[in-house]
Amino acid sequence: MTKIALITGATSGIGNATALELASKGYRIIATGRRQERLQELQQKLGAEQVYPLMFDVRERETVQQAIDSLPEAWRNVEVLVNNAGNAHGLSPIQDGSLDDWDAMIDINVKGLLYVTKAVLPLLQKAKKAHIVNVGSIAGKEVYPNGNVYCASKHAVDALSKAMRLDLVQQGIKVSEVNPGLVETEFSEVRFKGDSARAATVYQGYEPLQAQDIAELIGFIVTRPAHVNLAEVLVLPTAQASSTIVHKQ
Ligand code: NDP
Ligand code: 8X3
Repeated sequence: MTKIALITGATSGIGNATALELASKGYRIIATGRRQERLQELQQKLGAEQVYPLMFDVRERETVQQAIDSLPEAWRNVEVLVNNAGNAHGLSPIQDGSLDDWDAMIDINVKGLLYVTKAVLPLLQKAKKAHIVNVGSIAGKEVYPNGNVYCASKHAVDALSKAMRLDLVQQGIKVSEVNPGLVETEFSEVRFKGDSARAATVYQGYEPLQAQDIAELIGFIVTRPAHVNLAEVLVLPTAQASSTIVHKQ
């Protein structure tokens, strides 16, 4: 039977590239996100046999549970969960931060990841082999100026990844955490609320990572032999040494 991977945030960036990468490795993909038209585009590209679009907002816990409960029998044998949906909202000193931005980051990056995990775990527990891959960040390893709440949300993902590994080890469920540095996606567009010019500056003067780089890493992680778990990977552009040290030309 073909393996099934459920990927959150499959409508753009890392999640979309991961959907394509895992599909190329023979996985059937449950692709989730809020933008239905992008989920449908993915399904049209790969076919209804390989992609099942499932639209939901990870912040809405009842909707998350209902969406997972609604999966047809043929799509319930989920072996891989990629918790990727997330974003930064704003980049301000703590004294100037917006409460709405803080709520968004904690609700999506932390609570959303928990709601999805809670809803999908019963399916993973029934699978022969199961693997959760959480997309954290270098921001979950270091704090940088003005990154305050985003960094806190990704530190939470780091803690939760370790905690899941401890709690699920007896059930043979692998838990991996992928922590990228700067990846050129829609991330900065969202962080700067559609200011494309400002977003572009984040990726200028050096070669950033691309979503495909992270997708290939996730593809590698989920295809290791049963006895191997890549627990944590920090992956940076060559020009990046830390959150704040980037060698720009
Ligand atoms: P993108 O903005 O390109 O993608 C974010 C994805 O998250 C979209 O598919 C979006 O789908 C989904 N998403 C956001 N909010 C919600 C929500 N409320 N409910 C459901 N889905 C949601 O950014 P990236 O691909 O870069 O980000 C993916 C992950 O990688 C995030 O967790 C981010 O923190 C992390 N990361 C990114 C880095 C970077 O430099 N780009 C570096 C390190 C980590 P939709 O809008 O359709 O709902
Ligand atoms: C995204 C990378 O450095 O913009 O998590 O926080 S960074």
